[in-house]
This record gives sequence, structure tokens and C-alpha cells, in this order.
Amino acid sequence: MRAFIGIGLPPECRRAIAEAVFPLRAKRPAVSWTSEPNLHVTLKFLGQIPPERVDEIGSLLAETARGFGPFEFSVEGPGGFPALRAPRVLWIGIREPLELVGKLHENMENALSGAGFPREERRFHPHITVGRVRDRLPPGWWEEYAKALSGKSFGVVGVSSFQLYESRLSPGGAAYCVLRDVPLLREPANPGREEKGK
Ligand code: 2AM
Repeated sequence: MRAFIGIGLPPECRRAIAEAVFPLRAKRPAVSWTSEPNLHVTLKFLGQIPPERVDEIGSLLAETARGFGPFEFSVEGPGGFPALRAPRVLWIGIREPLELVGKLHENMENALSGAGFPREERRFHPHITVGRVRDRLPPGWWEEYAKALSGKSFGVVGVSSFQLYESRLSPGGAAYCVLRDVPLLREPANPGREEKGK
């Protein structure tokens, strides 16, 4: 099965993104737009995994989540990979000053590389992919894209867990299904000592 780890977004945030993106479709640029239910932040793409490894990966992910309590990020700002002026991937950014998403990702890379999943070579830049460019865009179209999404907030997202997803590909597009929901629970570093100190 094809799998990845990500942070799902609440319906109101996905709705706000879909509403902002919808008018951009009018000029019919050659872009595959992400469907509203599929909007998410990817933490790590795993690719093909044997279904019998889901439990093991779930346990590793629970380990990587240790020490992280729930946190928030705001969803704002248009971007593009490799560049906004010549994008192949269109995305919306997240803002979170403590960079906890990056730290979670780093923990995940460390734990999963030990289990045989290769590290991502590219620098991690958390984002929400809204579209993938399939062919040449109309000249200057990127400016319209940037203008339509700049200066808008798509909400503040409270993150209390992240998810291991299966991605089922079909001609109609990908369908994501949650295999494991991994809670962020801040545990005391040394619960025994804390008790004694009381
Ligand atoms: P992205 O959209 O954040 O770039 C589920 O398929 C997610 O895994 C996608 O949204 C994509 O993340 C990421 N993904 C898919 N194929 C990938 C690949 N070959 N390498 C790295 N990430 C990939």
C-alpha cells in the first residue's frame, strides 16, 4: 500500500482554501487541483509499505510524538516549488514561530531511517499543496494566483494529533484513508520524580 504521514486540516480551513482557489480555475490553466477533502500538510512520504508494517510504523510514530504537546499554526501565504514565478507545485504556507512541525519531521526522519525508510534529501518546508502544474501556464498567471491568496488567513489550526495515511490512487484522483491517528501528548520527562517532589 502507498502511505504517507501528514497533518489533516479541519473542514473550515479546507473550505476557506477551496473558496479562495476556486476563482483561479476559471482560466483553465493546466493544473491538477487538490480536492478539498485531500488538503493536508505532508510530514513524510513513505511510498509503498507492506500492510503488515502498519503496526510497527504506528509504534515508531507514537515514539516520535513524545514530548510534543498540542500546538497551533496559522495557514497563510501563497508559494510555489521550485519558485512562485515558475511553479510546478502551488502551495499555501503555514506560520508557527516555534517550528514544531519541523521538529516533529526531524524526529520522524530519525526514527524511520532506523527502520529502513530513506531520509528525504530535500530540505523540509511544510506546506499545503493546492495544485500541481501539468503544462505551460498562461503568461503572468502566477501573479493572479499570488494576488488571490496573498494577505488572507485561512484559519488557525489546532494540532493535537497527526496521521498515518494510506493513499489510494485511481483515475478519479487520490483517496486518503487514516490508518493511525497519533496523539501529541506532552508527558512529564520523569513522571516518578515529579510524584516524589510533591
Ligand atoms: P506534498 O503535496 O506535500 O508535496 C501524498 O501523496 C503526499 O505525499 C503528497 O501530498 C505529497 O506531498 C507527498 N508525495 C507524493 N509523492 C511523493 C514523492 N515521490 N516524494 C515525496 N513526497 C511525495
